[in-house]
Amino acid sequence: MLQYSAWIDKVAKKNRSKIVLALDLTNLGSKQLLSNCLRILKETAPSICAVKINRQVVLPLGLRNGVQGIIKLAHNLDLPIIMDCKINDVGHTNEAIAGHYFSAGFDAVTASPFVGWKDGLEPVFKVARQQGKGVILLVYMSHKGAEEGYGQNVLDPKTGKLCPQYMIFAEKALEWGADGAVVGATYPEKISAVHKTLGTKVPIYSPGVGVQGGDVEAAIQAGATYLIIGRTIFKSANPQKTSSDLKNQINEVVSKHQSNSR
Ligand code: BMP
Repeated sequence: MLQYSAWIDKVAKKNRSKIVLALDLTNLGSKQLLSNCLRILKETAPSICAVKINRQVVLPLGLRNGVQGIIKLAHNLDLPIIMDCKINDVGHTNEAIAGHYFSAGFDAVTASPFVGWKDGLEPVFKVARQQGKGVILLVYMSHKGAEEGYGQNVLDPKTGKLCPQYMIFAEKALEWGADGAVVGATYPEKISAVHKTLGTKVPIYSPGVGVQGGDVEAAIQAGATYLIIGRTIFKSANPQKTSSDLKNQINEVVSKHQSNSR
């Protein structure tokens, strides 16, 4: 089996898509929740390169129950599936959490770099590496309050100079060999800054286009590799068409950007 990063890259090329579908359905009974998740995933599969769920789906469906149906369908459709659990505790519980999600079939997890490496995320990276799974780090979140943590100026322990917290996290994404760095599409200038540090070594996953106000073109031009998109697709009247239209829109922006930079 391919390692996570190679797999999403392969599917992105095959489906000509940079969309990671965020399947964040809410306010439904378990049966309806599962059947809607499966239907939307099937309908959008040709237009996405991966799918992501978070605890709002795992809690009502159960990791070893309904969630198994979503994981199996994703894999049958040749799509990697990300558990957006934002791991954020001390090492031994982080390791156990990642282990549960990986053994349940998830291909990657998200994690918060605020907990640091030693006795923080090191065990998560270790278990992921042993199993060919991915770890995606939060570098600058998409919501307004992100500036209170990710946006603080802090003393960089390496240089002794003031530096934005998110730029230190971008360095850590490189140093730790992360499989992705999350930077909100609502802050294209932050995507650009992080992209300058990461280059092509760590892909940028950017949530926040559409409902949160981020713009597809600005995020792609700034250097986003993948766009994480939820409500714009699954709340639309026709998720199949919306995902296909978004995929085409993104591809047009990519072509325009490539020809401008030639
Ligand atoms: P939407 O397109 O509906 O706004 O969904 C965005 C998705 O990305 C959600 O699943 C959310 O959990 C996730 N996300 C985010 O919006 N901002 C972040 O900074 C990090 C995220 O994981």
